Amino acid sequence: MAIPDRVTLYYSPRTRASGIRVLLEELGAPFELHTLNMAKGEQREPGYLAINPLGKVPAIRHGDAVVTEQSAIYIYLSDAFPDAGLTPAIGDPDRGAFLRWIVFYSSCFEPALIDKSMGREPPPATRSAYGDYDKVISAIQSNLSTQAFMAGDRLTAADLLWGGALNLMTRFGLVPKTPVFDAYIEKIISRPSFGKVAEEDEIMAAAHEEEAAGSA
Ligand SMILES: N[C@@H](CCC(=O)N[C@@H](CS)C(=O)NCC(=O)O)C(=O)O
Repeated sequence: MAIPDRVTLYYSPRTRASGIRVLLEELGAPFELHTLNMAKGEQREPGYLAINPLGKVPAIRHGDAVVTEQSAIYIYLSDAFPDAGLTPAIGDPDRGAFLRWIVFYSSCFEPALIDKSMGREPPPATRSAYGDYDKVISAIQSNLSTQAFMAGDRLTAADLLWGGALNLMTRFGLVPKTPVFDAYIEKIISRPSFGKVAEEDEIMAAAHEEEAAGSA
């Protein structure tokens, strides 16, 4: 499937949208940024709420398709630009693990970490979508103990999501630093795409703050 249209990424620096920018770089996809200055609250202006009524980034537009929610965006974009080899195709034995771990990120990992960071007890096990925090961390670690990447023996878009997230969350102390996590994080975030986006994010974030201070 080849879709020639350029992707528009609704973007704020140092957010979940940064991971999508890394993904677009790695996919070699043509894209442009539609930047929102969160320091000025632009994500809550009507123009953007028409794209994502929740007022959150990332979101993308690709042709007539608008996609919000980072897990959906990782899957959508890596399917739309398969030539980079970061996407197990339908029928590939790694496809199930690829989908599983991208969705696990949003449906289990983030809720578990948010509850933990807020000091909230999870609901009783049978009513908790993620079980408990320890089970979530242990599932990820076990997966990475038996194979080099989240969906098997080769890098996929799922690793761009997980490498960036585990890096941030170990730094925040919300995920334990272990030899398995450390080695995996280093393998993923040492890719030039991460350095490029982080560097450009710093510059953009500083400009946004200055602009917001100037208009206050
Ligand atoms: N469920 C969304 C969460 C997105 C999200 O929380 N984005 C943050 C930035 S990392 C945001 O846009 N915050 C702006 C705000 O709440 O005003 C996803 O997975 O894409």
